[in-house]
This record gives sequence, structure tokens and C-alpha cells, in this order.
Amino acid sequence: GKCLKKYYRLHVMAASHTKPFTVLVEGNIGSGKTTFLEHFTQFEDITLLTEPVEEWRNLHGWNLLDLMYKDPSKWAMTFQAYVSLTMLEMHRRPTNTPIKLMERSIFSARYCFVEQMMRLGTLHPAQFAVLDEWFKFINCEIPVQADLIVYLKTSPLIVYERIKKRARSEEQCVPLNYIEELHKLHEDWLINRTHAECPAPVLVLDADLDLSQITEEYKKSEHQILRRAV
Ligand code: DCP
Repeated sequence: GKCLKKYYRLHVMAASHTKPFTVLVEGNIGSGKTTFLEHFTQFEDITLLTEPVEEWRNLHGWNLLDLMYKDPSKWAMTFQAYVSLTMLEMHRRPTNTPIKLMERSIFSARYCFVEQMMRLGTLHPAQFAVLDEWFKFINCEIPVQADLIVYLKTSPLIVYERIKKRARSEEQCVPLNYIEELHKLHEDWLINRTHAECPAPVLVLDADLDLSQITEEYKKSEHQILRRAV
């Protein structure tokens, strides 16, 4: 009996490690995705994959984010190709915990950012087609675990002010209009469901709240993420 119990426990652990309960944290630029993930450092059993943007700012010393904002038509394709790679790597990264929280996904890259750059003409239709074929291939052939999406819903004007305040050098020229369109694309994907696919159930949080109130809002997601009474 004891032996079997031990075997069972090991088995469950192994299963949870290869297939951890995976939460994708989504929301507009400046919606507080990193802050949301940081809230969960207090809990055990969770792997946090934060700030993929830091990889985009330093690939062998190259700041792809900066190149992309400075000369979008030239660099959008390169930038989005690298974003897809880093996101896929995060989706596939093994954990030794039963829960995994990650910032963004290959889905928001495709349905929000690549979509936006295609509509603006920043990506040539042929460049868009290549990125889209990569996305479809990955989607069909490579298992990407997604059990819950936390959508940090914001108003464009509020995140626009936050972006100006945090003054990440690359983002200084991002206009309000760009943020508004990105907002609509997040809403279309996660609320209006205009794309055939939404990979997981969506939990919507009010991320307009400021830092003094946001912890209470974040707490509302704890039981769904930890899957126990909290
Ligand atoms: N970006 C992009 N294409 C993507 C993903 C991101 O052009 N597929 C850009 C938009 C931002 C920067 O990368 O300028 C980082 O955006 P994120 O929303 O991913 O990260 P933040 O740091 O803004 O998130 P938060 O403030 O919510 O923590």
C-alpha cells in the first residue's frame, strides 16, 4: 500500500511537471503584467516567467525593440520573428512546479501585435504571410499548454499615461492611437472572440486601478490560479 502510494505521488508529480497548470497573463502595453506576476512570488509551487521584453532588448547586444520602433518597416518582421521564438521557448520550458505563470504568449503576438502591424502596413503582406504560416505550423504541430488566460483589462488613456511615466526609452514615440488600436485587438481576441481560437478560459481583471488598490483585484484570481480555497 505504502509503495503504491509513493508511486502514485511520484507519478502525479511527474505529470504536473511536464504539464503544469499554465496561466497566460495578457493585456495592453503597460497594463501591469509584470506587477501581476510579482504578486505571485509569495506562493510556492509556481514558476514565474516574467519580462520577455528584456530578451527583445538584448539579442547578442542588439536592441530589437528599439530597432523596431525606430524603423518599423525595416525591423517589424525581424522583431516579431524573434518574439515568436522567445514565446515558444517559454511555452516549452520545463518547470519543476505544478503551476506556471507566463507574461504574454504566441497568441497575443499573432492576434494583437502582428495583426496590428499588418493592418498598419508596417508588415508587407508577404512578411505577414510568412509569420502567419509559422504561427499556424506551431499551433498545429507543437503542443502549447494553456489552461487559463488572465486578461488585465485597461483603458487606453490610463496605460498611455503609465507608459509615458515609466519612460522606457524605446516607447517614447508610441502614440495614443497605437495603444487604442492594440486595446481593440485585445478586446476582439479575448472578449468579442472574433478569432476562431481562444486557447483557454479568460478571467478578466480591472487593471485600471492604481497600485494602492490593485492587490485586492489581483487577489480575486488567486483561487483560480492556485486551485484551492484562499
Ligand atoms: N511588443 C511588440 N510585439 C509583441 C509583443 C510586445 O511590439 N508581440 C512591444 C510592445 C511594447 C513592448 O514590446 O513596447 C513590451 O510590451 P508588453 O506589453 O509585452 O510588456 P510591458 O512591459 O508593457 O508589460 P506590463 O507593463 O503590462 O508589465
